[in-house]
Amino acid sequence: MRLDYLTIFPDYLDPLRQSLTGKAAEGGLLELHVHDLRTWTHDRHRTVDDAPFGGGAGMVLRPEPFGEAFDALDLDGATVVVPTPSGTPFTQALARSLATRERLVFLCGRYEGIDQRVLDHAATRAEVVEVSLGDYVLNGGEVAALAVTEAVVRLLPGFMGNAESLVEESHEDGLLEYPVYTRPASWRGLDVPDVLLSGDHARIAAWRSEAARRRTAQRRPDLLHPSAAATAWDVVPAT
Ligand code: 6GU
Repeated sequence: MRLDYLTIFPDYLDPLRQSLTGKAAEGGLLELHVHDLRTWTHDRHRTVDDAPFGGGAGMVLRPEPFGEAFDALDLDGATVVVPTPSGTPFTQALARSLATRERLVFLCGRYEGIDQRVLDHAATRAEVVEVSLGDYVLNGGEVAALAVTEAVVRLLPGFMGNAESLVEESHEDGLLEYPVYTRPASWRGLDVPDVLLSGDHARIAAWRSEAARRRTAQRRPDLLHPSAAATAWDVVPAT
Protein backbone atom coordinates (compact mmCIF):
# COMPACT_ATOMS: atom_id res chain seq x y z
CA MET A 1 0.00 0.00 0.00
CA ARG A 2 1.18 3.49 -0.85
CA LEU A 3 0.34 6.35 1.54
CA ASP A 4 0.70 10.06 0.71
CA TYR A 5 0.15 12.95 3.12
CA LEU A 6 -0.33 16.59 2.15
CA THR A 7 0.31 18.84 5.13
CA ILE A 8 1.77 22.19 6.12
CA PHE A 9 3.34 20.48 9.16
CA PRO A 10 5.28 17.52 7.75
CA ASP A 11 7.14 17.04 11.06
CA TYR A 12 3.82 16.23 12.70
CA LEU A 13 3.84 12.98 10.76
CA ASP A 14 7.28 11.85 11.94
CA PRO A 15 5.73 9.16 14.17
CA LEU A 16 4.93 7.23 10.98
CA ARG A 17 8.62 6.41 10.71
CA GLN A 18 8.67 4.86 14.13
CA SER A 19 7.38 1.72 15.70
CA LEU A 20 5.38 -0.77 13.66
CA THR A 21 4.41 1.47 10.74
CA GLY A 22 8.07 2.46 10.35
CA LYS A 23 9.06 -1.21 10.32
CA ALA A 24 6.38 -2.00 7.75
CA ALA A 25 7.74 0.80 5.56
CA GLU A 26 11.30 -0.48 5.91
CA GLY A 27 10.11 -3.99 5.12
CA GLY A 28 8.40 -2.82 1.92
CA LEU A 29 4.80 -3.51 3.00
CA LEU A 30 4.17 0.27 2.97
CA GLU A 31 5.42 3.18 0.96
CA LEU A 32 5.19 6.46 2.90
CA HIS A 33 5.35 9.87 1.23
CA VAL A 34 4.93 13.00 3.36
CA HIS A 35 4.64 16.21 1.33
CA ASP A 36 4.87 19.81 2.48
CA LEU A 37 1.94 21.60 0.86
CA ARG A 38 4.14 24.70 0.56
CA THR A 39 6.14 22.85 -2.10
CA TRP A 40 3.34 23.91 -4.45
CA THR A 41 3.28 27.63 -3.63
CA HIS A 42 5.04 30.26 -5.74
CA ASP A 43 4.97 33.50 -3.75
CA ARG A 44 7.74 34.71 -1.48
CA HIS A 45 5.78 33.89 1.68
CA ARG A 46 4.68 30.47 0.42
CA THR A 47 1.09 31.33 1.24
CA VAL A 48 -1.33 28.42 1.63
CA ASP A 49 -4.32 30.13 3.27
CA ASP A 50 -6.64 33.10 2.95
CA ALA A 51 -9.72 34.64 4.59
CA PRO A 52 -13.07 32.93 3.98
CA PHE A 53 -15.37 34.38 1.32
CA GLY A 54 -18.51 35.54 3.08
CA GLY A 55 -16.60 36.55 6.17
CA GLY A 56 -16.10 34.86 9.50
CA ALA A 57 -13.26 33.86 11.73
CA GLY A 58 -10.13 31.98 10.78
CA MET A 59 -8.43 31.11 7.54
CA VAL A 60 -9.16 28.61 4.79
CA LEU A 61 -6.57 26.59 2.87
CA ARG A 62 -6.49 27.82 -0.74
CA PRO A 63 -7.16 25.38 -3.57
CA GLU A 64 -4.18 25.99 -5.89
CA PRO A 65 -1.43 24.20 -3.93
CA PHE A 66 -3.67 21.14 -3.58
CA GLY A 67 -4.44 21.21 -7.31
CA GLU A 68 -0.77 21.29 -8.23
CA ALA A 69 -0.04 18.56 -5.70
CA PHE A 70 -2.78 16.37 -7.21
CA ASP A 71 -1.25 16.79 -10.66
CA ALA A 72 2.27 16.07 -9.38
CA LEU A 73 1.17 13.03 -7.38
CA ASP A 74 -1.12 11.59 -10.06
CA LEU A 75 -4.23 11.19 -7.98
CA ASP A 76 -6.08 8.96 -10.41
CA GLY A 77 -7.25 5.71 -8.90
CA ALA A 78 -6.30 6.70 -5.35
CA THR A 79 -8.60 7.03 -2.36
CA VAL A 80 -8.39 10.52 -0.87
CA VAL A 81 -8.93 10.60 2.90
CA VAL A 82 -9.77 13.95 4.45
CA PRO A 83 -9.80 14.08 8.25
CA THR A 84 -12.38 16.61 9.42
CA PRO A 85 -14.75 16.92 12.36
CA SER A 86 -17.58 17.15 9.80
CA GLY A 87 -16.68 13.82 8.24
CA THR A 88 -18.39 10.46 8.45
CA PRO A 89 -17.49 8.63 11.69
CA PHE A 90 -14.28 6.60 11.35
CA THR A 91 -15.00 3.04 12.42
CA GLN A 92 -13.32 -0.35 12.38
CA ALA A 93 -15.53 -1.21 9.38
CA LEU A 94 -14.21 1.84 7.49
CA ALA A 95 -10.64 0.92 8.49
CA ARG A 96 -11.21 -2.57 7.04
CA SER A 97 -12.53 -1.06 3.83
CA LEU A 98 -9.63 1.39 3.47
CA ALA A 99 -7.18 -1.47 4.11
CA THR A 100 -8.22 -2.97 0.75
CA ARG A 101 -7.08 0.10 -1.23
CA GLU A 102 -3.82 0.27 -3.17
CA ARG A 103 -3.22 3.91 -2.36
CA LEU A 104 -4.47 6.44 0.19
CA VAL A 105 -3.80 10.18 -0.06
CA PHE A 106 -4.44 12.12 3.14
CA LEU A 107 -5.29 15.82 2.94
CA CYS A 108 -4.50 17.39 6.29
CA GLY A 109 -6.43 20.60 6.86
CA ARG A 110 -5.63 23.31 9.35
CA TYR A 111 -7.41 26.47 10.43
CA GLU A 112 -11.08 26.57 9.40
CA GLY A 113 -10.61 23.91 6.76
CA ILE A 114 -9.89 23.31 3.08
CA ASP A 115 -11.63 25.17 0.23
CA GLN A 116 -14.59 22.95 -0.72
CA ARG A 117 -13.55 22.94 -4.39
CA VAL A 118 -10.45 20.91 -3.49
CA LEU A 119 -12.72 18.07 -2.41
CA ASP A 120 -15.12 18.54 -5.33
CA HIS A 121 -12.24 18.50 -7.79
CA ALA A 122 -10.56 15.50 -6.14
CA ALA A 123 -13.87 13.63 -6.38
CA THR A 124 -13.70 13.89 -10.19
CA ARG A 125 -10.34 12.06 -10.15
CA ALA A 126 -10.48 9.79 -7.14
CA GLU A 127 -12.68 8.38 -4.42
CA VAL A 128 -12.94 10.93 -1.58
CA VAL A 129 -13.74 9.97 2.01
CA GLU A 130 -14.14 12.60 4.70
CA VAL A 131 -13.71 11.01 8.11
CA SER A 132 -14.11 12.21 11.68
CA LEU A 133 -12.53 10.56 14.70
CA GLY A 134 -15.34 11.72 16.97
CA ASP A 135 -17.32 14.66 18.19
CA TYR A 136 -14.54 16.95 19.30
CA VAL A 137 -12.23 19.35 17.50
CA LEU A 138 -8.52 18.90 16.81
CA ASN A 139 -6.28 21.70 15.56
CA GLY A 140 -5.71 19.98 12.25
CA GLY A 141 -5.93 16.72 10.36
CA GLU A 142 -2.42 15.42 11.08
CA VAL A 143 -3.13 13.60 14.34
CA ALA A 144 -6.29 12.15 12.83
CA ALA A 145 -4.36 11.02 9.74
CA LEU A 146 -1.92 9.22 12.06
CA ALA A 147 -4.80 7.52 13.85
CA VAL A 148 -6.48 6.44 10.61
CA THR A 149 -3.16 5.21 9.23
CA GLU A 150 -2.46 3.08 12.27
CA ALA A 151 -5.96 1.59 12.28
CA VAL A 152 -5.71 0.72 8.57
CA VAL A 153 -2.12 -0.45 8.33
CA ARG A 154 -2.35 -2.95 11.16
CA LEU A 155 -5.05 -4.77 9.16
CA LEU A 156 -2.79 -5.33 6.14
CA PRO A 157 -1.92 -8.98 5.63
CA GLY A 158 1.59 -9.55 6.95
CA PHE A 159 1.59 -6.56 9.29
CA MET A 160 0.71 -8.25 12.55
CA GLY A 161 2.53 -11.23 13.93
CA ASN A 162 -0.52 -12.70 15.60
CA ALA A 163 -3.63 -12.64 13.42
CA GLU A 164 -5.78 -14.00 16.25
CA SER A 165 -5.26 -10.94 18.39
CA LEU A 166 -6.90 -9.00 15.53
CA VAL A 167 -10.07 -11.09 15.72
CA GLU A 168 -10.37 -10.91 19.51
CA GLU A 169 -10.04 -7.19 20.00
CA SER A 170 -12.57 -4.44 20.61
CA HIS A 171 -14.96 -3.57 17.75
CA GLU A 172 -14.09 -6.53 15.53
CA ASP A 173 -17.25 -8.30 16.78
CA GLY A 174 -19.24 -5.10 17.41
CA LEU A 175 -18.56 -5.22 21.15
CA LEU A 176 -15.94 -3.71 23.44
CA GLU A 177 -13.26 -6.10 24.58
CA TYR A 178 -13.54 -8.00 27.87
CA PRO A 179 -11.07 -7.12 30.66
CA VAL A 180 -7.74 -8.92 30.54
CA TYR A 181 -5.37 -10.05 33.31
CA THR A 182 -1.89 -11.51 33.63
CA ARG A 183 0.37 -12.64 36.50
CA PRO A 184 0.42 -12.29 39.43
CA ALA A 185 -2.96 -13.88 40.22
CA SER A 186 -3.21 -11.69 43.31
CA TRP A 187 -1.87 -8.13 43.40
CA ARG A 188 -2.38 -5.46 46.06
CA GLY A 189 -5.40 -7.31 47.37
CA LEU A 190 -6.95 -7.57 43.91
CA ASP A 191 -7.56 -11.08 42.56
CA VAL A 192 -7.88 -12.25 38.99
CA PRO A 193 -11.38 -13.75 38.47
CA ASP A 194 -11.22 -17.46 39.46
CA VAL A 195 -12.71 -18.67 36.20
CA LEU A 196 -9.67 -17.43 34.27
CA LEU A 197 -7.43 -19.69 36.38
CA SER A 198 -9.75 -22.72 35.99
CA GLY A 199 -8.39 -24.06 32.71
CA ASP A 200 -12.02 -24.65 31.65
CA HIS A 201 -11.96 -23.09 28.18
CA ALA A 202 -15.72 -23.20 27.67
CA ARG A 203 -16.38 -21.40 30.97
CA ILE A 204 -13.66 -18.88 30.20
CA ALA A 205 -15.18 -18.14 26.79
CA ALA A 206 -18.63 -17.73 28.37
CA TRP A 207 -17.25 -15.40 31.07
CA ARG A 208 -15.46 -13.27 28.50
CA SER A 209 -18.47 -13.00 26.26
CA GLU A 210 -20.67 -11.93 29.18
CA ALA A 211 -18.05 -9.44 30.41
CA ALA A 212 -17.81 -7.92 26.91
CA ARG A 213 -21.59 -7.59 26.76
CA ARG A 214 -21.82 -6.00 30.22
CA ARG A 215 -19.03 -3.53 29.49
CA THR A 216 -20.56 -2.60 26.14
CA ALA A 217 -24.02 -2.11 27.69
CA GLN A 218 -22.55 0.22 30.31
CA ARG A 219 -20.12 2.25 28.20
CA ARG A 220 -21.49 2.07 24.67
CA PRO A 221 -25.19 1.19 24.70
CA ASP A 222 -25.40 2.61 21.17
CA LEU A 223 -23.42 -0.39 19.90
CA LEU A 224 -26.11 -2.75 21.23
CA HIS A 225 -29.12 -0.56 20.47
CA PRO A 226 -28.40 1.98 17.73
CA SER A 227 -31.31 4.19 18.89
CA ALA A 228 -29.42 4.82 22.17
CA ALA A 229 -26.70 6.68 20.26
CA ALA A 230 -27.81 10.14 21.34
CA THR A 231 -27.17 9.50 25.02
CA ALA A 232 -24.19 7.15 24.77
CA TRP A 233 -21.46 9.65 25.57
CA ASP A 234 -23.29 11.97 27.94
CA VAL A 235 -21.79 10.46 31.07
CA VAL A 236 -18.57 8.71 31.95
CA PRO A 237 -19.36 5.92 34.42
CA ALA A 238 -16.90 5.32 37.24
CA THR A 239 -15.95 1.85 36.00
CL1 6GU B 1 -10.66 13.66 11.65
N1 6GU B 1 -9.97 16.15 12.14
C1 6GU B 1 -9.99 17.26 12.90
N2 6GU B 1 -9.33 18.33 12.48
N3 6GU B 1 -10.63 17.34 14.05
C2 6GU B 1 -11.28 16.25 14.43
C3 6GU B 1 -11.31 15.08 13.71
C4 6GU B 1 -10.64 15.07 12.55
N4 6GU B 1 -12.05 14.17 14.34
C5 6GU B 1 -12.47 14.76 15.43
N5 6GU B 1 -12.00 16.02 15.51
